[in-house]
Amino acid sequence: MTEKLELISEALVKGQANRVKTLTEIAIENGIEPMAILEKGLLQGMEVIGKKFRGNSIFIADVLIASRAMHAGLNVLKTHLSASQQILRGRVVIGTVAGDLHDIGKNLVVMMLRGSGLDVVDLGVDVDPEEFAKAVLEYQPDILGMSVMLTTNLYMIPEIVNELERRELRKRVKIIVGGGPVTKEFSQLVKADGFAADALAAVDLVNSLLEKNR
Ligand code: B12
Repeated sequence: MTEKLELISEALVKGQANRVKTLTEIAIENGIEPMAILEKGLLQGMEVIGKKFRGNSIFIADVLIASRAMHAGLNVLKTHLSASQQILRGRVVIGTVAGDLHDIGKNLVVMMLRGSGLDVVDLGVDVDPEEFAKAVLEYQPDILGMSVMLTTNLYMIPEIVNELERRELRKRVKIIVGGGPVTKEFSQLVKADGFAADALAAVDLVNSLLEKNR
């Protein structure tokens, strides 16, 4: 079993989406538990990718290619994991704040979070405080992420936090923020629970917040 999972992990690190898909199917056919394939195969591979990226030995494009391979494996697993197992690692709702149409960075964050086995609801761009609040009610996420690229729209973040407080939803979620003009200091000012400067740091941040929640 370990060998089969190692093969999946290796193929993922090489960004071989088709191979990851086939190996995942074979592992399922061989009766290996879907959660074991996720944790010891796919996530193991993403961990290697994360380490390599931080060590500057690969580029963001390589991370995205590996992430695509991760998706290929996850798609196979989806039908075999129960609904509760699928959101076992946590759910994140994320969007770009009202008035802001930038979504390249946010999409990278979404891709990486999904790639690390999290359930992500992407609200898209130009999301106003009311929509964020409604999404917290509807999807009951563990974490709410806000992305902003325009300095002129930074004020939307405290507005969203206020809207959540007004509806008594603030304590239900951890808030994370990111985007060009966002800094750690700003995140502390608006009483967010965390800030990340890039997509990989966002994965670490979400994992550590989920860990604290347990
Ligand atoms: C591409 C781009 C556009 C595209 C957007 C396409 C799209 N679909 O996103 C278009 C052409 C539409 C555009 C329009 C405008 N843009 Co523009 N745009 C950019 C540009 C060149 C790149 C942004 C980008 O994608 N970066 C790459 C990504 C990967 O990086 P990132 O967004 O920072 O995301 C990473 C992190 O921040 C973090 N992150 C991001 N979100 C989140 C969320 C969470 C929760 C977490 C934890 C982490 C996280 O992780 C990401 C991945 O690693 C920047 C310049 C720049 N160099 O940044 C200007 C820039 C952002 N734009 C700018 C401006 C002014 C505009 C316009 C107002 C221009 C105009 N006069 O029309 C309009 C605004 C439109 C609107 N209402 O939003 C300014 C903003 C200045 C400011 N500080 O306010 C910039 C900085 C250019 C400049 N130097 O003047 N833009």
